[in-house]
Amino acid sequence: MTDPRGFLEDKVEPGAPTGEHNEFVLAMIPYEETTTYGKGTARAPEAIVDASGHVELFDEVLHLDASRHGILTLRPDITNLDSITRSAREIRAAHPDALLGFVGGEHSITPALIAGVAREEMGVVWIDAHADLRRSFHGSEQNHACAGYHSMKFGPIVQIGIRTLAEEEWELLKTTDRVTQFREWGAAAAAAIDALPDDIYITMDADGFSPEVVRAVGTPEPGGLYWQDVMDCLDHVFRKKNVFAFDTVELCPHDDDLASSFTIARLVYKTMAYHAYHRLNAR
Ligand SMILES: [Mn+2]
Repeated sequence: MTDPRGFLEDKVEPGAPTGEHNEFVLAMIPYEETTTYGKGTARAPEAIVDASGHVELFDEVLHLDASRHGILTLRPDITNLDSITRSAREIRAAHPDALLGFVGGEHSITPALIAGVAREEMGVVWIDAHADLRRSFHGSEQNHACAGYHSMKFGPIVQIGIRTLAEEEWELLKTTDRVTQFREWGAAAAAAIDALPDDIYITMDADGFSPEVVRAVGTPEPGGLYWQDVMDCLDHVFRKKNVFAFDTVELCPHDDDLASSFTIARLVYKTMAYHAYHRLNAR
């Protein structure tokens, strides 16, 4: 709570990153309890804030500066998943109209966050290499490999980038219409998103990207989404739906891999830019 830096605040030539009224509220959630292979996602939020100081404020595609709508950076006091839910609920109550962004942290934070901000009727867009549909993993239902399973109760999920599956997950997929999966971004995935309820939560696991794009993840899976795929997906979701919150999870920053941290910082800001383009500027 003592670190005063905000997303984009360290820029050499800052624009107006934090206004009096903030359309964007970013909360740092450095939670890591159950990762099993590459570790370090607890350090992701600050690596992303560091990298954000080097992100260009102007969007080269949408021709706008999302930071002019105001970005507030919060570091809630979190100790466990219950405190994450509580913090998310408090942030939602304090900023009812802002687009909320949560910067993780491991993927188990996603159902905890959704529990705090859920709408009555909502859908989830899930970018990931993994389905995360296990009921429990390594003896725990709170494992990051179970995040999807625990998010299903809040609404239907469209997963994109999925390219590894446990047999247990495959069996579950045959019996539920709650989760729809796509290996790639394309017309079929776009149509599945169209069929979701209007209110949308987006979760973006860094390993949804190809390791060619983001390599610093706990479980790098071959194949995966390219940068433009994810941009096209975000453009589609914000064009068609009312996105009320998003998260980015599972980056495991390395000092010798600035590209991965920078790419996720850029992803966070791009998400805000699409919201500004399709929602704020259109008002
Ligand atoms: Mn994953």
